[in-house]
Amino acid sequence: MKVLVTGGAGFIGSTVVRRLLAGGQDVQVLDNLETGKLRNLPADVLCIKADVRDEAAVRAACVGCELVIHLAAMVSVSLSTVEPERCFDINVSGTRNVLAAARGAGCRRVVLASSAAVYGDEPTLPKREDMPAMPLSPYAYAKWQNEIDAAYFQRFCGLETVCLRFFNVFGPRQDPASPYSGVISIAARRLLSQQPFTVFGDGLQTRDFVFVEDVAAALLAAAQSPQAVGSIINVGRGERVTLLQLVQELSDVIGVQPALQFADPRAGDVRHSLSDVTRLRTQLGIHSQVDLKTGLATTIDWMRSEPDAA
Ligand code: UD2
Repeated sequence: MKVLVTGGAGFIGSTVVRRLLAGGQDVQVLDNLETGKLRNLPADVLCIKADVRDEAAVRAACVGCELVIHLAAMVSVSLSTVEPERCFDINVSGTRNVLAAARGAGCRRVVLASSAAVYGDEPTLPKREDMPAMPLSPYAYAKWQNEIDAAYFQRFCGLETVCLRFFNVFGPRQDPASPYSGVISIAARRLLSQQPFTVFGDGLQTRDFVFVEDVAAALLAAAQSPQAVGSIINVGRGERVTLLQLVQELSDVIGVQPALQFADPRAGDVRHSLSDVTRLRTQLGIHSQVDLKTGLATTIDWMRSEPDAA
């Protein structure tokens, strides 16, 4: 099967690409390499350097593909509050281009990365997929719109779609150098270099951190599962920790005393996040294989092996 992975040179994308290759699939990547990196990919993978906003490039990339895994996006909630129009352009218009191109090329299925950010202010925990969306940021509105657009293409255009609501994904190849990257990679880099880590808010916000290999497994299952067609499915571990607990776990793994400084909460920040994992289990047959400590240890090993990362 020929598979297109948009954002395939990124952190999650490059993990999925490896799994697809290991399963014998014919994989190509479309990535503008703004946050993705060629060095994340095995050398023999075709990487088309193009943006999802480039309709013609996306159309050409979809030709002959049976499956599209769409991960290319502006991934930062806080960056989306600074640059909302660019966020809508990339995350909404770009995603519409991907859906339209996949349909035009006769692809069978598109699996899309949505986000737990869609739940926003909804106070109930754990978050179930049938709860109302209460977005708090341009990023969350854009991801919600992606789900609506996917439903439209599914219902009216004969394209199978599956939307996965990622919780907080972490693991090797998450870029620690960007202030807009995931908190684990940022905190790990600061602790490894014995520098203080800045906690936005009181540190008592909670997150459901899920290891990238578990997310890649969910993406592949979503590409295959007949029950998943037309669904929205949480991808989390079903456990949450406060940010302060996370930093302590990370410090224990690294073997340092954390030095913290506190700053105002970030715009658009969700207070608590925890995934209900029933659909993940029943529709995709997946449950998280990697606990937080093991995932953190693997991530730190990777950072220590990558001079640029640590
Ligand atoms: C993450 C994902 C987002 C989406 C969402 C779903 C990233 C970059 N973003 O958003 O794409 O899938 O999860 O739940 O992976 N923080 C600090 N100090 C720092 C950086 C962050 O205190 O230097 C805090 C931040 O204010 C927030 C928490 O850590 O309360 C997590 O921040 P994040 O940027 O890793 O992830 P989040 O939940 O905004």
